[in-house]
Order: sequence, then structure tokens, then C-alpha cells
Amino acid sequence: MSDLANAAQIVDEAARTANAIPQFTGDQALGLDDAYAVQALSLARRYARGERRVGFKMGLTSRAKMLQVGVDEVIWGRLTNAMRVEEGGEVAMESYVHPRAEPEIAFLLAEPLSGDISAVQAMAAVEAVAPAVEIIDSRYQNFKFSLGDVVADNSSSSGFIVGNWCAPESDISNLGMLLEANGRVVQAGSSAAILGHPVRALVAAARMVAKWGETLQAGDIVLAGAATAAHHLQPGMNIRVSVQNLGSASFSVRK
Ligand code: 0L1
Ligand code: MG
Repeated sequence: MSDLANAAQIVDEAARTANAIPQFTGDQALGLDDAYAVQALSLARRYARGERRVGFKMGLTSRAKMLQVGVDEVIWGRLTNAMRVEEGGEVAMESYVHPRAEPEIAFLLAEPLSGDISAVQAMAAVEAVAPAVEIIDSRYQNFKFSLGDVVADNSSSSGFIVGNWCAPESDISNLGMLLEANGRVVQAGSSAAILGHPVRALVAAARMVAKWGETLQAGDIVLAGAATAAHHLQPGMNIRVSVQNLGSASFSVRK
């Protein structure tokens, strides 16, 4: 087995069994190109087990997120059907190592998008937008990682919840976004914190995934990235993300 395939097996098993792993360091340290190759190989393992790719997540698209994890580059990962949690649904802590939730905006695509496109072209391909929550769960011990580590680990993506879909013409440029845990606001921000406008995350997604032979397909969901830092999940916690004018998305953690 090649080093990259071996790394893919390690991150895939860590995610599948919810066991923390050490970072890839020294000779094993992953440069960015190798890290995206490891991500692709680890997702291929999931597809071989029957999961289907349903979209992409953009990560570290706000200053708040970059500061929280000490990595300052926009990254991306793949979403599969097994990662989707129904709106209002429940998850189990045992499925994760040390999960966190963060407030996002989701795009649903009506048309494919690929390569260098403008914001106008991106929005023309959008069928709907929605409030969303991403559940992130770095598989690395103590939630500590380098850029290569986190990219190899599918950019920490573990789950996502999408609220009601809204019209694509909805103005999403500067909407208040709240993350509540058990009814208490724990993070507050604006959609403008996502690269200045969430559509820029969609533009970046089309360009960045193309480098790896991927295309945003009609029917794909694209998460734009979090507007605020993420919040640690605890058993029994109810999480709700509200986005001004769009609505909310919520889920609970089993007691
Ligand atoms: O914004 C994100 O979704 C970043 C994911 C990678 C870093 C993290 O685990 O917070
Ligand atoms: Mg995110």
C-alpha cells in the first residue's frame, strides 16, 4: 500500500470508529497536494462502502474560524449522504471524537459549476439557499492539526443539517446568524463574515474542486463555511442555527 493510501486508511478508520489519531508529522507530514489526494482516497473508501457524494463543504471561510483553529487558508471537503442529519434529528456522541457545531448557509445547485466563474454565474446556478449547521469533528487528538492534516481528514466534516430551502434571490449578503445551545446564544455573527459574501465561497468551491477533477453538480449541496467559531457539543444539547430572513436548522445530541 502506498503512503497516501495508508494515510487514507488511517483517517477513514478514525472517522468510521470515532477514534482520535495523532497528527501526520516528520516523514509522514502531508503537503497540501498529498493531503487532497489522501482525502480523495479516504472518500473512495466510503463510496466503496455504499456512501454517495451529495455535495461539498467549504471550510475556514471566516476570520473567526481561522483564528479558532490556527489555520489561515480556505479549504474544502466532500459531503456524503451518510453525513446528512435530518432537520430536527438526533445524533449520538459516540459517533464522534469531540464534535462541534457551527452556523452556515447552504446552497442547492440547479446547474453544474466548474472552474473560474463569476459571482453572477454562481448565483444563476443556485436553486435555493438555506440556513444550515455543520457538525465538525477533527479526528486528530486534542483537535490540533496542520493544514495538511485537516484537509486529509475531509476538512473535519462529519455531519450537516439543512433547514427550509428559500428562494435563490434571497439577499444573503449580510444576514444575522445565531448559534444557540439549549436556547442560549453561544455564537453570533453575520453572513458577511463568510468571505465578505457567502456566494464567494461558492465561487471558490467551483474553482478549488476543479483542481482535483471534481465538479459541482446539479443537485449538490454546498456549505459556504461558518460565520462564527464552532461550539462544543455535549450529551443532551439542543443546537439551533437561525439565519435572519431565512429561518433555522436544528438538531439534538442524545443524552
Ligand atoms: O470551517 C470549517 O468547516 C473548518 C473545518 C476545519 C477546521 C475545523 O475543524 O474547525
Ligand atoms: Mg464548516
